[in-house]
Amino acid sequence: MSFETILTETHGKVGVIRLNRPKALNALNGQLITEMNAALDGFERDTTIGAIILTGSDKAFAAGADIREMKDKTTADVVAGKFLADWDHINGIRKPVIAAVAGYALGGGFEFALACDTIIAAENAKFGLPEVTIGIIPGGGGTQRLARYAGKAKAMEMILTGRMMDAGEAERLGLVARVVPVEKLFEDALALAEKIAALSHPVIAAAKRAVNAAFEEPMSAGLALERNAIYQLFDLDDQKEGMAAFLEKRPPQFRNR
Ligand code: DAK
Repeated sequence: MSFETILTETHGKVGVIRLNRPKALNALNGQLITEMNAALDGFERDTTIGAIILTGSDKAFAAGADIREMKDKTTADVVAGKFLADWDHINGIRKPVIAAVAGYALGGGFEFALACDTIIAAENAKFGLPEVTIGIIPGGGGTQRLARYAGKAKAMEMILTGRMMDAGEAERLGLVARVVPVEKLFEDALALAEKIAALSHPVIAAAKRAVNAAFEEPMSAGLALERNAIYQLFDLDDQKEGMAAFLEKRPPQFRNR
């Protein structure tokens, strides 16, 4: 499949989606979302792929939803057209998605990064939800995710002012897993993705689902989901292989079943 607003590639077991509207700082228009979702689905279906990287350029991960595309819309337009409803698609991807963020991750760009399973940030990364400064509020999950991940005081301060935070602040808050020099961003994200993709894919999918449940379910439901998931894994060949390999002091050969 050929795309106009994104670039895709594979590195062994890792699928890479690079947002690619450089003239608009990777602003997220309808076409980009459609193409990104198609690429995510392609990697999800590809049984050789074990992890996905979502990234942008050195200057911008994405500067938000495309303001040109939104400017003249009315409430009737956005309701009838289910405007940007397909932004939620990323939430249903079972494989781990790693955001590798350099430069601006603003508005919907930050929201997409927060919807990924983890974020590696370059030293020049800038995160923010500036929607109030253009007359709207975050609509791609920002109010909910930032409040849950960074706490109410920080979320309110960020969202009510629209200010940006740098990579160091994001790391201190636990919003990003690691901060690296810009020129090492892709290499480091790829190393992380390769490490994950080398493990058993169904085991990794279960781990991702269980961690995400911590942000979506009450504690009792999350604990029940975790218990059910670990019980299910004992029927996998990969569980037998992983434990046998440990006891036989050799590397495991996972077969993703
Ligand atoms: N949309 C469209 N074009 C954009 C853009 C954006 N978000 N951000 C930048 N651009 C374009 C600029 O218009 C400019 O284009 P030309 O004038 O050259 O044609 C080009 O990119 C370069 O931008 P600047 O000249 O402004 O570059 P600077 O380095 O001076 O500034 C900046 C960089 C990132 C600080 C600045 O561009 C900026 O503030 N951009 C806007 C950031 C912003 O407000 N983002 C939030 C957008 S609202 C929803 C889900 C999600 C959303 C809504 C609903 N649903 C599911 C319902 C999300 C909403 C948003 O994200």
